[in-house]
Amino acid sequence: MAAATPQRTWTLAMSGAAMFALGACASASADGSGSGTNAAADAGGEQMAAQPAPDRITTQDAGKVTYWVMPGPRELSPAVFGTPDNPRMTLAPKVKAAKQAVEAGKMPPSVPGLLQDLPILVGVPEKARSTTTDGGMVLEHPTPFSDEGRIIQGKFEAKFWDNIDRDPPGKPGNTPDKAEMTATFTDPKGNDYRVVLDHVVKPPFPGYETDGGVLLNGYHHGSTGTGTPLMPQIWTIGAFWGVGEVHVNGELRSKKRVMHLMTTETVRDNDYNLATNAEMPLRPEQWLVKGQAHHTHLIVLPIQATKKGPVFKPLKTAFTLPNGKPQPFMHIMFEQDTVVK
Ligand SMILES: [Cu+2]
Repeated sequence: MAAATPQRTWTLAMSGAAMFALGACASASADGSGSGTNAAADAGGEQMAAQPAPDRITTQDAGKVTYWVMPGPRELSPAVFGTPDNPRMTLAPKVKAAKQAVEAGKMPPSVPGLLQDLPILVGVPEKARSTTTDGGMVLEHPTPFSDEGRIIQGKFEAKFWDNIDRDPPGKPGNTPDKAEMTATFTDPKGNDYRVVLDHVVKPPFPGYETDGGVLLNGYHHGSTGTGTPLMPQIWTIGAFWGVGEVHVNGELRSKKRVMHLMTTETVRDNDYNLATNAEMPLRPEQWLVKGQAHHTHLIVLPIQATKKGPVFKPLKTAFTLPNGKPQPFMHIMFEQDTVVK
């Protein structure tokens, strides 16, 4: 019978699998339990074929150069943060904007509190800035954007589906953009980590515009208002913002963890210094890895998604800092990545 009507049989199988896949995705996003993942796998090869091809794929195989970024101070670029006499990208206006957006019902109620706990998402408070002997400014309080990295083992694969070019209104998860990502890596002590994206979100932070949570071929960071201003403005091959799981030494450590991955032009020089805005773009002879014009950043933030919106919650990594506490974030750099498409 199948041989007599192969086309029709195939079509029915496809449409059934596609409906099933939609249901599986919805349940995985709604409860974050991951049970949908098994259901999707059960749908088999037809379900895979029902999904359109990714718009972009970036990856790095095992055995290539990977870094764990240590917490540390960050130089504040005058082009982004102004001067001590004329500061820019401060926190207060962003908190004010967030409070107004919350009152208007356009932002989750947790956001103003989160910005107080983690201002670097949107700016640097004036009182947190120190003046250096040469008249520059620095954020001394340890940040995830230091110039110090440790070599680790790691690999990742990311797939991006960019279905919309503006952040649509509604809750953070309300976007047609999609991504898939799994990264496995060690810390400098040899503990094992696996980070798995569950779904894309539009970060509900004042000033952010993330093209629907998946951004391809554009700029962000620096003075753009999207992404922390502690990173320089950066050409972006592919980026997503999302929520997912963190496994440490084989055990689930954190669910609904806010994360961001971006494959960008190279922003670290051969001394591992993170370029400032004025130093971009780096010249090829400055790139960390010879001939490597791009690299991929994965940051797992001290933020958890809740029903009331994102809240500050340090990540309990297995890597203990000199202060005796676990490093509360992970910033992994894949320095020899490949842009597959
Ligand atoms: Cu970014």
